[in-house]
Amino acid sequence: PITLRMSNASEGFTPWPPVSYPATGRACGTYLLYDVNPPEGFNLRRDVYVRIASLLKTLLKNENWVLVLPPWGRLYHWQSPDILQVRIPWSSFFDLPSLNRNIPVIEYEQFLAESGGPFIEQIYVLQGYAEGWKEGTWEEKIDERPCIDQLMYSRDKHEYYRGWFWGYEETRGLNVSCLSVQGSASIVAPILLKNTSAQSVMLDRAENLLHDHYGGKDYWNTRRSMVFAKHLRVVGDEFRNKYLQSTDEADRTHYKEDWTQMKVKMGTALGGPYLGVHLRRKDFVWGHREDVPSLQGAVKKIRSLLEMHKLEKVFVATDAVEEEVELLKQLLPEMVRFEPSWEELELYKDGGLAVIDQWICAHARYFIGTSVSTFSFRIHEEREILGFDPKTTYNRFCGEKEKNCEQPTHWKIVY
Ligand SMILES: Nc1nc2c(ncn2[C@@H]2O[C@H](COP(=O)(O)OP(=O)(O)OP(=O)(O)O)[C@@H](O)[C@H]2O)c(=O)[nH]1
Ligand SMILES: *[C@@H]1O[C@H](CO)[C@@H](O)[C@H](O)[C@H]1NC(C)=O
Ligand SMILES: *[C@@H]1O[C@H](CO)[C@@H](O)[C@H](O)[C@H]1NC(C)=O
Repeated sequence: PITLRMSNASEGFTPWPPVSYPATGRACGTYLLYDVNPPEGFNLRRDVYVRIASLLKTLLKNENWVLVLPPWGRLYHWQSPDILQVRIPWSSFFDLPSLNRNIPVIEYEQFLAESGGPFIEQIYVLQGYAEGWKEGTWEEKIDERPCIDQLMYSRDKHEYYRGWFWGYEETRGLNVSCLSVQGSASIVAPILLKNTSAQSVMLDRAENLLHDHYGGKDYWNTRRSMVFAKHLRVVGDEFRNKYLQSTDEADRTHYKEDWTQMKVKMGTALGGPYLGVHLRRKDFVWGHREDVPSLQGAVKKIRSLLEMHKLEKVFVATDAVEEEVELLKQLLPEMVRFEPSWEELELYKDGGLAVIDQWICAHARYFIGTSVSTFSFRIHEEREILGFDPKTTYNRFCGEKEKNCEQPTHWKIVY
């Protein structure tokens, strides 16, 4: 049985749980689980959460469902030793009570504890249509179809399905089948409500679902509920204070612990007296992309921004390899970075360090990021929530050879 979590109702916010649930055959809540294609990174996964949350909201209009948060781990970009990087609960990076003010969520460990064992009754692997679609004939659809790719699940001697399951080897699936899907997240709702009676259903390859309404009110409610874990925000705030003369008081970036109570007028936030920079490197550079600058090009732009905005400090978040960081230090000796000790890496993990970097960039007076990096996009959103003037947020570096350097789209927050 799931425990009901209370939330405060406030203006424009649908309380969860609703006062009463429509009658269903199910005595208690059904568990929805999901996973994402292994190569996808931390910040795209955060976007998939938003899509799944909107599916869950659709389900909740009919039945009592709860979302089981997929543990973090073994992400392609995360470089520290594997032992640190599996079975990581969401509470390591996000504030669970805040998530719960949007939709009912539980950690995987809690699912194990309350569902009676490591069993997932039904797994649907989402995929496209083998035949693709002809131009101009887009329609939303979902059908049970033979699996196109080789299944990432294999059967054990008891006929159970074994798979990655976020590093929880003891977890077993009872049934796996494939669904071809073309459409937004809530297209799966009728299947979950009508075609299966399983008490725990997992959607694998959930990135195949599109947003119900990207940039709409539901999108922003879910996004706002993804409040970073307090301990990481504290680390970021202490760093801002100590190295960047940045405090919420002076910067006008007050944060309300209850996101449903936070509604800042655009342009209210001033930001700390520093330039925030996200320089995505690694695979963005290896691919020789035209929209990514050389380090020399990036530093030139940074210097001109410092001058234009009369700032002396620059905070740089980057995934650059060691040699590039060394070169960057020569080109930009005054740059400030959050360089974790081994203990800090162990404590916060790669995901936590990404959060700290994003938090500090989100509080800068002016921010510039990297073209089409989901890491930069998540910073845009954080700044939108804090109430920054969009001119100070939606900026990106241009490649030296780029002819038409289009700047990022402003996705205005909706309350
Ligand atoms: N700490 C830190 N980590 C970074 C930074 N840039 C990239 N990374 C790491 O590299 C990963 C980048 O990939 P993500 O942003 O998660 O993944 P993605 O969805 O592929 O995102 P992009 O490739 O940036 O569009 C992040 O998860 C971080 O672990 C940075 O500035 N600071
Ligand atoms: C769900 O059930 C309906 C009605 O029985 C059926 O027409 C449909 O094909 C099923 N869909 C899937 C994806 O199984
Ligand atoms: C497995 O799930 C599929 C899709 O819901 C269903 O058609 C099939 O009968 C199930 N198999 C078993 C053994 O329950």
